Amino acid sequence: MNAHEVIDRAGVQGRVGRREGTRGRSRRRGGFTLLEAALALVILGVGVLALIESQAMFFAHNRYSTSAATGMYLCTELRERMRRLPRHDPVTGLYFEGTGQSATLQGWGPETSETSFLYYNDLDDYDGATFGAGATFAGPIDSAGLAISEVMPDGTIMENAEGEPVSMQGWSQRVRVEKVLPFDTSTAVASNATQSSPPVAVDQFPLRVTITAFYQGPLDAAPREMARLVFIQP
Ligand SMILES: [Ca+2]
Repeated sequence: MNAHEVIDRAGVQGRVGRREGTRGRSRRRGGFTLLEAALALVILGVGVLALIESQAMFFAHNRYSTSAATGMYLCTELRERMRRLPRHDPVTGLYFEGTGQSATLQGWGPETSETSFLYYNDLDDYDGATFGAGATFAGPIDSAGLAISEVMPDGTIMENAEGEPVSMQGWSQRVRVEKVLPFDTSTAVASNATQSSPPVAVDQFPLRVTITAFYQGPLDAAPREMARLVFIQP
């Protein structure tokens, strides 16, 4: 080994030593500190939270639009049933019995023989009627007067223990019928109202029919209005 070789070898050893030294230091530096890991967790957590929140919002919006569409469907079914009916009973009509102060209004609401909504033959019969669980009549009903069945998420109709279809759960339809002024259908008047100038008889007022669909979920304290439909029968 000559002097050059000794120097070269020392140089190589020095470089190797330096390199190893560097590698050793970088190994000590490698990985994440606790602070870095905590920061990464916070950033990740904020992102995941935002994602969960937007998902929850999406579900809430989806549920609302489904409910609104179902409510409007129930309103239109009942309107289809009612829209071709006369305002007052075709046989007895709407009239006053007696004269002067003792005159009483007759004919508003179902006639005595009309014990079920299936016999309702004019609009004022429906005033105050509700269709749903625990309501005046079972329901909700469709335009043919049949109870609308509850449909399961997979598209099949829900049945009870006897194999009979179950009515839509939690939904109800309510009807309100009001007399309105002939030239201002936004102003309701009493069912016994008359007008002297210009003369309008007690049975000649247009009717305003308001159909409201309510939904009460298993966790709701009270029914909530989901849709409302109004039509005027001139
Ligand atoms: Ca009637």
